[in-house]
Amino acid sequence: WAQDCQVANIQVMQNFNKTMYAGTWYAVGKKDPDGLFLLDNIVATFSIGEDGKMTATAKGRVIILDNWEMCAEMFGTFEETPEPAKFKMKYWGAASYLQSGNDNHWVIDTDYDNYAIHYSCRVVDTDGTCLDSYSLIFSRHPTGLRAEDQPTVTQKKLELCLLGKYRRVPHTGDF
Ligand code: ODT
Repeated sequence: WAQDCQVANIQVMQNFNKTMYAGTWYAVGKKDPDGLFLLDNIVATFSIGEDGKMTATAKGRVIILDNWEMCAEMFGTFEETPEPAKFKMKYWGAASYLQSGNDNHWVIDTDYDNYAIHYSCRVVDTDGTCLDSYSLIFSRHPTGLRAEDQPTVTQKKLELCLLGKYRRVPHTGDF
């Protein structure tokens, strides 16, 4: 099918299994939203509580107040929706000057063991396309995606209408 860039038509992961999704993911690619926040060295760890609810912590390098560089420690709780791969993520920082908010958190595709593609549309335009989105490409390996996963990820970027809009997210290990 040809992508029509309608947010409502975006295909997400079928039969999403949050237990298999749990654990640590390294962001290796990112399409930034307006008002970019997390820069690089982004690592997210998802957990499933005894109540079955998903939570996560994330770390990443940020620049606050124009020139103050630090490692942001972030927390998120996930509210389920009728579609298992579509969550609402409430998030906040360990410090009050970090970002907080409530975003969509969609898992577009994952094989659970190597790669995952996340997508969030913050603002849907009047024509149904996304006006402000961000998306992370996650790998279980800090070194990056396996060569065999790259075609799948490229196809999904295309379906999200975000091909060519990602940047590489370095893991320098300094944070
Ligand atoms: O970097 C940006 O500009 C947008 C970042 C949104 C805030 C991220 C908050 C993370 C909260 C806890 C961890 C969740 C894991 C999330 C995975 C993907 C979204 C970053």
